[in-house]
This record gives sequence, structure tokens and C-alpha cells, in this order.
Amino acid sequence: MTWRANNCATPGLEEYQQLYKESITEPTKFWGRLARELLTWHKDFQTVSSGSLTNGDVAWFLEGELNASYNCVDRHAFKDPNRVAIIYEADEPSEGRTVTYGELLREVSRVAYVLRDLGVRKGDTVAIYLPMVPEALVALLACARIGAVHSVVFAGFSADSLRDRVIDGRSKVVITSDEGKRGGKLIGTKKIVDDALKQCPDVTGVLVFKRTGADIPMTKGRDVWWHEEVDKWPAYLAPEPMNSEDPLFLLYTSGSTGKPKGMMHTTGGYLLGAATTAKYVFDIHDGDRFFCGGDVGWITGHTYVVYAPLLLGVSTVVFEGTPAYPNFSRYWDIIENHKVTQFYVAPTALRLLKRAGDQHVRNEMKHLRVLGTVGEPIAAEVWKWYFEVVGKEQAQIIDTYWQTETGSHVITPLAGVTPTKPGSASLPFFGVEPSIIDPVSGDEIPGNDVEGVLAFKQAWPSMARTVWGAHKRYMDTYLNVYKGYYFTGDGAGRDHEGFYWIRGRVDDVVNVSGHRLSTAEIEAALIEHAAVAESAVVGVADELTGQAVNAFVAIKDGNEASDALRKEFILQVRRSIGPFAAPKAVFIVPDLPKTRSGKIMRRILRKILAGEEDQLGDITTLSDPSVVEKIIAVVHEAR
Ligand code: 6R9
Repeated sequence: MTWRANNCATPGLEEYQQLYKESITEPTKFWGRLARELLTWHKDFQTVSSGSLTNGDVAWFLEGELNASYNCVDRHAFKDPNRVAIIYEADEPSEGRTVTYGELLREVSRVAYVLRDLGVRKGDTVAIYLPMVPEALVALLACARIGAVHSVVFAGFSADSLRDRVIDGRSKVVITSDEGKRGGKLIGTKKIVDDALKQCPDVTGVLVFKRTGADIPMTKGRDVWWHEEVDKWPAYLAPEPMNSEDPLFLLYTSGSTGKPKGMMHTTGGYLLGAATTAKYVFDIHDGDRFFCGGDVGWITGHTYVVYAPLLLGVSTVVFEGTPAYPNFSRYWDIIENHKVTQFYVAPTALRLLKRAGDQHVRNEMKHLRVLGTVGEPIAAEVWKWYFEVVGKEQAQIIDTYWQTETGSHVITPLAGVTPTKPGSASLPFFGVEPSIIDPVSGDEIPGNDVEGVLAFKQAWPSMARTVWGAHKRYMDTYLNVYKGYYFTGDGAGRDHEGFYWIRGRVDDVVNVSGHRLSTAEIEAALIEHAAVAESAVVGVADELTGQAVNAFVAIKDGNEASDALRKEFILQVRRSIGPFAAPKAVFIVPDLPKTRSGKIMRRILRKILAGEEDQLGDITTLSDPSVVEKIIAVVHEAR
């Protein structure tokens, strides 16, 4: 099979089309077969799927029982205990190590015992706040082993954000480390957990992995050391058989409102999505070494650092550091040293590395077959650089579109099969039936060469089943917007050949370096500052990070606009959400553009930032149209 970069048909394309057709017209046959082929069931299922998008009661592989950690670890460890499961690349290039499937089974079992000892029972939630170390994978799998629901919180989130997620998920236990290490810098993870837990009385235990050996306070009766606890327990614990629809994890993501949503994924369907995309999209084969640069704190890390490669029994690279430390060759050194076969990263990292210069890219990297991107649109020139300079025109580029909610890829090329066009996520994955909807009429727009919002017509196994503790919000956000469809929140086009082009969010979500942020959440953080009367946050195009956060703030009487105050506002967001959400620019304005009913017109702010002041449209509906001139003056002065 040849790897094509341009749009010409490959021999596999016909096979894809056939399989795709089957997945849409006979989903029961299609998914039933794959579920039995790719997963190992403790008890077989009778019903492949039930429920509907309309009713929001989708369920897959009912009656079936399985365990995620058994599927990711045991079955491979039994066959070949010495096969490498995890290739750990520590922040310092010399400090890594590997973990075999046999070792992984023993460590997962011990930690599962420890969690039980800490009082965790089937169905309980465990929060995980860890850096990118092998123990993060062990923690997820140990939860799954005893039927606990893991709720990973990205270790860049602030104490306040962690607290909110611990409370909302009703976590009983938190797993963390003394510190984290990234790009040569230390991160005080345990300290952040301590701060967060001041307001979480229901957390009864904290399991602390020793990463750096920093001197940290341990709360008696609550905090225990990972290395001390695991020594107490045997190295095999039988996995808990779980119903296919039992929750596997919660993962919080940003939406249009300030409160993050705990997306709930279930066991059978999610695992099948991960395994199927691993096989067909990444073309994973025995002996491959898979490197996903995402963090386990986000869905990309869940599905493609942990579940997908381990389900297929290959080696997964766990990278603790950053692409720029100790220098811009870090990714390429990892790829060359470990003979990586598939590499998967967000375009934002590629933009950074492209800008750093081609001299940093290694010449070898001969084992690379697939180069994936995820999280945001990739510009054609970055796509070409990835293909030519990184892949030496030998590896296929796959631009994979999906979401926390979809669990695994939904629109994506299949490596070696789908012809690709730079900037297009190409064709739907199996079982996904996209439609382009006219946002004004709400009607589906048939045919090709159309633009609108993107929705899916059919339920697929790995879709999130609910927003934790808020099913109505799930219905209203995804399934009630266009009845009978799942609404993605993205705009998209379908070109003359039926290829999909993702245009970006149509709601108040900004995408900074592939991180999904809610403008409402940042506004809520700013309001917490005593000097802030009102704020409006918008995303603006940014060469390096894709989008950047810009904040407009109206301050209360008695405060003076100053650089110091602007810095305080930025600090407020860092403290309240996390450093990655910090506004790149803060404009202190006398008032915000509001309609007479009080709705903030962010559209006007976006236009001003884009320098399109002559295209503001009708501003007479504003309660005070004169604020526009004043805001323009502030923005001009700042530049
Ligand atoms: C996996 C992940 C989801 C949002 C999604 C969309 C954007 C993701 C993309 C893409 C263009 C791609 N997005 N992949 N946009 N091309 N290949 O990123 O999940 O963090 O939930 O973000 O990211 O806007 O709606 P998540």
C-alpha cells in the first residue's frame, strides 16, 4: 500500500467505502463484529445497541460485561509479559525508562488494592491530578480495574478549578504527586491539591506519588505515599467485571456557560471507539511504537496515550516534557531514539517547531508511517511542512477531527487508505453520519459544496452518554438543538467531493494551542476580582497559538486603569482557572457594547480587534452606541 499525500484514490478506499456503508446501514452487524474481534468480553452481549439521539438514551453492547484494565493489560501480559507497554520519556532526556506489560499488570493490581484500602468501591469517583508519568496510566487503569470512575484533571488547572471538579464529580480520593517537572520547571502539584481540598470535605484519601522527592506536608489520616502503600499488597488483583454501560470515566470540558461539563464515557462503547480508530485510523500493528504528544489531562491523552495503544497491545510513549526542552529537537529525538511508528500532536506544536527552523528536525526517523494532528485546524503550509520536512514525504498526514464528547475520531482519514487534502479532516469514520445543517432554518443541507454547522445523524459507540449530574444540560447542548441529531458546536463545509472542512466553533468556545476554553468561564474568573464591574472575553486569531484570549474589562468606580491592574486581571485568571487560560491582552474600557436588553455584543469586540472597525454593522441597537468609539480608542492606544 502506498502513502498518498494528494487527492488520488488508493486501493483501500473502496474497502473503506464498503465498510463505511455497512457501518451506517447495518450498524448492529458491523459494531457487533468489531466489538467481539477487538475487545475481550467477560460475558458476551446480546443487544448491540438501543436508544436514540432523540431520546438521549443511547446504550451499546447491553448485557455485555468486560473490564477496561483487563483489555489494556492482562490479555497482553499473559501472552507476552516482556513486551514494552510504556516508553517513559522523562522531562530530562536521560531519566526515562520502559515498563513491560507484565510490570504494568503488577503495578496496576497493587494500586487497585491500595485504592480499595482507601475505601474506593465500584462506582465511586477518583480524581487524578498527575503529571505525564507512567503512574498516571497506572492510576487510570487501577481505577478501571476495581470499577471506580476516573476523573482526570489536567495538572495545569488551578486549585479552584480542581476543587470545582472534585466537588462536581463527588470524588472520594485524589491521586497526585509531590511535584511535577516540565520543561525544566517544577510544578507544585501536591500544594495545589492541598489548597483545593480545603473546600472538599468529602475527600477522605490522597495517594501521593513521589516524583521529585520535594519536602511536602502530608495530612495525617488523609495523605499516603504511593511507594509505601504498594509495598503492602499483592501483585495480582482480579479485575471487576463491569457492565458495558457502566461509567469508565468523567472528563471535564468547557462549554458555552461558565460551568465545566463532566462528560461521562462508558466502558464498552468507549473502548471500542479507541480500539477501532487505533486499528483503522492509525493503522497500528503489533510491534508499533505509538507516540501521542497529548496530556492525559485531556481527551487526546485518554484515548490515544492510554486506551487506544494499550488495547492493541503496542508500546505507548509517555512524554513528560515540552517540545522545546532542552531544545527544539526533543520530539524528533524521541521519535528517532524509540523508532516511533505513529506520531500524533496538535498543530500548535508544529507551528512552534516550524518557526524554530528545519535544522532542528532529524534526518532519520525512518520508522514513521503516520503523522497525525488533532485539536484545531491545520493550515496548509504547516501540513506541507509536516509532510515534507518531518515525514520526508514517506509518512501519511492524518488530520483527525473529534471532541471530548465523541470519545474517539469522528471525521478523519484512514492512514494509507484515504486520499488527503491539506486542511481537510476528509471523510467520516465508521458509524458516523455527518450532516451539514443550516443554522438559521435548522434544516439539513443535502448535497455537496455546502456550508453550515456540523451534526451527526446516528449514534456511535464511543459518544459521551451524559453530562455528569446534569442530563438535561447534555440534552440541551447536544441533542435538543437539532432534534434527532448530535450537534458538535462546530461550523463545517462539505466540498464538491464530499470532504469535510472544519471551520471552528460557532459557540463561545476559544481554542488556544489546542486547549478548549470557555469565554464565559474566563469572564466568571475576571468578575471575581474586586475591581471588575463587567468583562467580555473573545478569541482572536494568533499566528502561534491558533487563537488567543483577549479580555475587555469595565472597572468599578474608584479604580484607575493601569498596567499593574491589567497584570492583576491576568493573574486572577491564572489563579482561578490555570496559566494556560491567561488572556494575552487586557483592555480596560469605560463600558462594554451591550444591547438594550443587556446582551454583550462580542461580535463588535472581535471586529475591533481584527481592525475591521469599518465593518461593525448596525450598532444603533446598542444601549449606548458611543462606547464603540471609546473602545476603539483604548485598543488603538494599546497597540
Ligand atoms: C480532540 C479534541 C474539540 C474541539 C472541536 C473543534 C476542535 C478538534 C480538530 C478541530 C479542526 C481538527 N478540533 N480537532 N478543529 N480540525 N482536526 O481536541 O477535543 O478538547 O474536546 O476539543 O476542537 O472545534 O469541537 P476537545
